[in-house]
Amino acid sequence: MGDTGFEAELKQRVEYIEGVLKSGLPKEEGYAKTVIEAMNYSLMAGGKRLRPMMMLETYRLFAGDSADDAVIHPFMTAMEMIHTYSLVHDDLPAMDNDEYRRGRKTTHAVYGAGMATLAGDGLLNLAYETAISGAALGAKLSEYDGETKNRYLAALKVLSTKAGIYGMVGGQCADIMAENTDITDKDELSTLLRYIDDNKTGALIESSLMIGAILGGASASQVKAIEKAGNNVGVAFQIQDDILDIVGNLEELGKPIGSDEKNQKTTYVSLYGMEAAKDKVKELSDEASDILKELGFKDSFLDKLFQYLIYRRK
Ligand code: GRG
Repeated sequence: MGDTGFEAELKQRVEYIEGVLKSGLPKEEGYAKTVIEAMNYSLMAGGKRLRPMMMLETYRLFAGDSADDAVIHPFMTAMEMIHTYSLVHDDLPAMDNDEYRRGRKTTHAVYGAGMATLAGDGLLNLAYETAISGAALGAKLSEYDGETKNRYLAALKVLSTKAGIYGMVGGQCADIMAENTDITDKDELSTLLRYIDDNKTGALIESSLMIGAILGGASASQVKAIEKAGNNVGVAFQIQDDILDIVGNLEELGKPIGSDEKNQKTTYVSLYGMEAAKDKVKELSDEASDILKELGFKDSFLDKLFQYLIYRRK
């Protein structure tokens, strides 16, 4: 923190990503106008854009001089659409029932629960349409050096798998079930919590890094290494989210705190305490930085971003 050079670079990247996202927005017209408005309202509400940012940076690191950002743009947009759909659905009355997100009213608070559900569905489908629309660019990529022959298809598979039942949706399922769990054994609770954090939050961060690596020309073993770095950052990110739900504030977070207590959620903080949680965020993030170092990417913007996130306030 306090590194204004880094913060200026961060701001410039967010603006770049906003431009990419805007160019992919569906037109608000026709009989489906209302759902499209709700989708665009949610997508352009001003999130941190961390997942497309991590994807872009990883792509640039692996692609090096041969980087052509246009290759990664459709996947960046797809990732932010999937992330946004998950937030829209997570905020619904049937889930966390939250009224504020990204500093403004949640989608269901503005458009109603039915339209917000549809907006999430619309974003998820449009995400895949957008990623697939990059096929022409994908065809230009060299062959994947691992067991999969086509880098573009390998990236699509990661995108869809990590967002689904073997990723984010699986984690969200376990999270909901954990609200009424009768498990009291601390080790068992800890295993369950790690599954939730790995999947609910870790999966999309892992896939953002993996897609960047795959399209950038990484080998199968490099993709595995970057997946582990993504897992560390994802779990650290969730623990920090749990910390901020207690010590953060509405102005910085753009949403009220105390949601975990309200929903009686088990978190790393409730299991191990605040200090242990802060230590864990640092330990996991440092391990992710070590992986980048081993890959030859020490002091990259991505590395600085991992370190910056340890002390994030929003
Ligand atoms: C299928 C009905 C249905 C719902 C799916 C999968 C799911 C709903 C929700 C899980 C997603 C979730 C809320 C994960 C928590 C991860 C997290 C900390 C999200 C916040 O990410 P930030 O801080 O958000 O990057 P911004 O707003 O900055 O983009």
